[in-house]
Amino acid sequence: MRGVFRFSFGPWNIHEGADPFGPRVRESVPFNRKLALYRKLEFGAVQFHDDDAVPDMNKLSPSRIVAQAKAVKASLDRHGLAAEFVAPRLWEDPRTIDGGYTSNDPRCRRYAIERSRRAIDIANALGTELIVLWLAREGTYIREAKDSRVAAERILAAVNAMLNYDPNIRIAIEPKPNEPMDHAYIPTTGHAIALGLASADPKRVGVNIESAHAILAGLDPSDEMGFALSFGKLWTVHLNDQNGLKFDQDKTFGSVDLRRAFNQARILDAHGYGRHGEWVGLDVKAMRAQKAPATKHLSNSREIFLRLLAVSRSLSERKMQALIAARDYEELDLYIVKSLMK
Ligand code: XLS
Ligand code: MG
Repeated sequence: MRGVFRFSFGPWNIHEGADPFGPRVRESVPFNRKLALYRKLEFGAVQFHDDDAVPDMNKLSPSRIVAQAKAVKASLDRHGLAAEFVAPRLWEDPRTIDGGYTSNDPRCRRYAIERSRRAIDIANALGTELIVLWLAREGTYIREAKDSRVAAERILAAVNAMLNYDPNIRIAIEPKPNEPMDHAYIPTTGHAIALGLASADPKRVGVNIESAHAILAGLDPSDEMGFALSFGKLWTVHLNDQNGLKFDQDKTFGSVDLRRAFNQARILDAHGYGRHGEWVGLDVKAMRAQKAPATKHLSNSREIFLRLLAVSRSLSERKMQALIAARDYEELDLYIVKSLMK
């Protein structure tokens, strides 16, 4: 069954262009002005960090947090947009300096779990049951700072605390091998799926696979996606691209390696991605040199995905199967490359 493709991105993908070596180069775009862009760019859902929906939430009571999230839901409704997921932002608060769930300080671990409960409250108010866990600081700068077995057990305990807090939410763990940490504890799809299978409710734990994160782990994103699909655990994706092993570039999808991007579109289409409500999420950043309004990285990524999908669907499956049966992979290779060069 072919896939059904609808697209989402997070408001952080429309950004000011600051980097560790230079200040912003574009004016900030207010959240409500960003919302007005989604439909124009042909995107139907918004990804959220918890504090994208409720800024300064640490200063608010749980009931105020929910009230503010409900106001955001009303804005989404006015724009005809869905909320795809909510991700607790556990990488900026001082209590997450040494990690949240895996911090060596029990008070910080408690903060991270409490913040995750608020993120679930926000998700409920926004009308989504999907929580994304990018475990940004769950790792180490030096191995001896934490016990890796204890850390894995603490992450599992945090996942279980969220599953127990709300019987309806589903959690998509977003693996990444490093950055900002030197080593992160859940570096690949396999680690994330294993953790979910050990959880209190395995059917409610899946994955969000980011192209660049798989590449940074030395893996092929489409193979990671195929593995997750085989478990029924691919609940969203973060499509982008990455040029070699360096900082997470969040480049426009397909802008570095078209074949690698083609295979991501192909595997998703081959297994009916989207037929159970999954969104094609982007996690892309405009080049710092791009002048405002910097949104072409979003529309380009969407267009490149759809063009690669069209290439995949234009291929002669009969011809491909014949070449595979003959084990003539050289001819198959040329067929694919020529199709991508048309
Ligand atoms: C990292 C994550 C991050 C989002 C979701 O790639 O996807 O960009 O904030 O937590
Ligand atoms: Mg991401």
